[in-house]
Amino acid sequence: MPNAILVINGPNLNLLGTREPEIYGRTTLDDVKAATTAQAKARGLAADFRQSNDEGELVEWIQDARASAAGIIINAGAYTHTSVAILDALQACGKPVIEVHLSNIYKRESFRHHSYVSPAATGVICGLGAQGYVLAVDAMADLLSKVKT
Ligand code: CA2
Repeated sequence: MPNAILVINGPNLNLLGTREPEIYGRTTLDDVKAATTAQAKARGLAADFRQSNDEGELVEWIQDARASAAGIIINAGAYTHTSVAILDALQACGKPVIEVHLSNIYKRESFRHHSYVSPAATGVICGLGAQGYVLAVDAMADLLSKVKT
């Protein structure tokens, strides 16, 4: 099994740290990438960290992960609340999935309370900012070590 985890970020997350700091903080996506890849390395994994604004590209990455990744960490951004295509791809992939959100989606508008990603996820982390990605890497490392034994 590949030793890499695919970390997928959806639309507008490239803007992190540049706008709406009251919701998303001042941490940039590059900062999140650095923290995520460092934690993956510490747990003996490689993190393939990506962002796209294109739903179809996100679906293709999830499909490719079947051959190239041991597990998927995903913040699907606004597609979380709309995309049956991403749910179908995650369920078809057959790899462990952890869903992450920077903000606490349950403290926000009601349209953010439903996630199409969650039915495919082993676990969901939200509201902890960039630390959620680091915690997700730890949880994924534990999940993968259990799969191997
Ligand atoms: O809290 C999260 O991580 C979200 O996935 C972020 C999405 C939002 O649609 C979800 O409901 C919750 C939005 C990502 C956009 O990120 C921005 C960051 C800075 C400035 C503008 C947008």
